[in-house]
Amino acid sequence: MLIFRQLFDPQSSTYSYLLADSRSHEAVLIDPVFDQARRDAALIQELGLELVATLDTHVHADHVTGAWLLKQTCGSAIAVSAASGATGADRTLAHGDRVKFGNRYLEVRSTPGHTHGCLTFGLDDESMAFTGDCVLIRGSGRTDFQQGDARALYRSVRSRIFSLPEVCLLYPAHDYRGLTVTSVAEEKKHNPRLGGEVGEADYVGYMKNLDLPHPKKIDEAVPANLRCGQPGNEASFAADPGWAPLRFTFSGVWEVEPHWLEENLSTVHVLDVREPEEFTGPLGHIRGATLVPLGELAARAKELPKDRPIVAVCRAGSRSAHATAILQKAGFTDVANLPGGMLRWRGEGRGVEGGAI
Ligand SMILES: N[C@@H](CCC(=O)N[C@@H](CS)C(=O)NCC(=O)O)C(=O)O
Ligand SMILES: [Fe+2]
Repeated sequence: MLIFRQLFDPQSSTYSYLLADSRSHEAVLIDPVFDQARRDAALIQELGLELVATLDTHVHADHVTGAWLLKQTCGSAIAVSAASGATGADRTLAHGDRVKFGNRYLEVRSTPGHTHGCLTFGLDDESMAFTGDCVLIRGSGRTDFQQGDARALYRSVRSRIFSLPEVCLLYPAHDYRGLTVTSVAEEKKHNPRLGGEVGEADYVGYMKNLDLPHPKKIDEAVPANLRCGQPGNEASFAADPGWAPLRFTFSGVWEVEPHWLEENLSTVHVLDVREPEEFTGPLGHIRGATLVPLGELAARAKELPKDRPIVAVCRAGSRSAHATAILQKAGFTDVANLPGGMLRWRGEGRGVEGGAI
């Protein structure tokens, strides 16, 4: 079975696509975004997948690719178009190549026009294709910079995307209105730039008059993407917090393992966000914990000391996950959740004060 997830970066309106073979657990990620690499790595880990490669449809002008960063964290190979001119890839792709993940593969289609190195990736059974900024939903990528060529884009679409089966689903690299997916049949019929009877000269005329401002991040993004997302200055991205071996979850929360907390209790403040009767109830509480019920936390956050990191705890680990977000909003940087809360803590036989035996 195919595992498939569409992921969104709200800053650049970019979609990234995770595809995996459920039997072998091998996965590929199309068009990862640098700022979302931590989130993507968390999802890959939570789904029990092994990221074998990241693939970029083109050298993006509006965001930095997560390819290099994911290679550091997940060990994935970086695959980019040979025609893109990017350096630092492990594999360069050309028309007709196949990128395997388990028993599945993506077929590489060269679809220049938005940039001269643009690729479309078609799934082995032609049920879906990832069109980058070639075909967008009821639109197309712009052709006014980065070797853009409207004639080439029109021909790419007509010969290499609209030639796919009508039912083939098309997934773009961006959508600026929140639309998520389309199909070959739909775009052939309804794409105002490229569909119906629109000819090459009509398309060229349309694109000449688009008059869009350049992407805000173009001066930073293009040079970084020509290095496959390796930062020019490696100190320019946020490293993982160093105070504990923390895990970042797909839901966006930092977590610390109960065994680490028990061994390092004196190096942190434990913040219990349950109600007072739970704190003194049968589950007991962790030695030295401060009680601030979740409902009072936002108002009372300034009472809390900032000299040590804070680990939030509750009964099952869900109220305390929300507490970490409240603390971060209140300016605390070193905060983590205790997953599973007091239930797991006691289940693992860890020490408590009070509580039933
Ligand atoms: N406002 C966006 C511009 C986005 C943009 O230009 N997107 C390119 C893709 S990299 C495009 O082809 N847009 C087509 C369109 O908006 O019709 C930004 O600053 O990043
Ligand atoms: Fe683009």
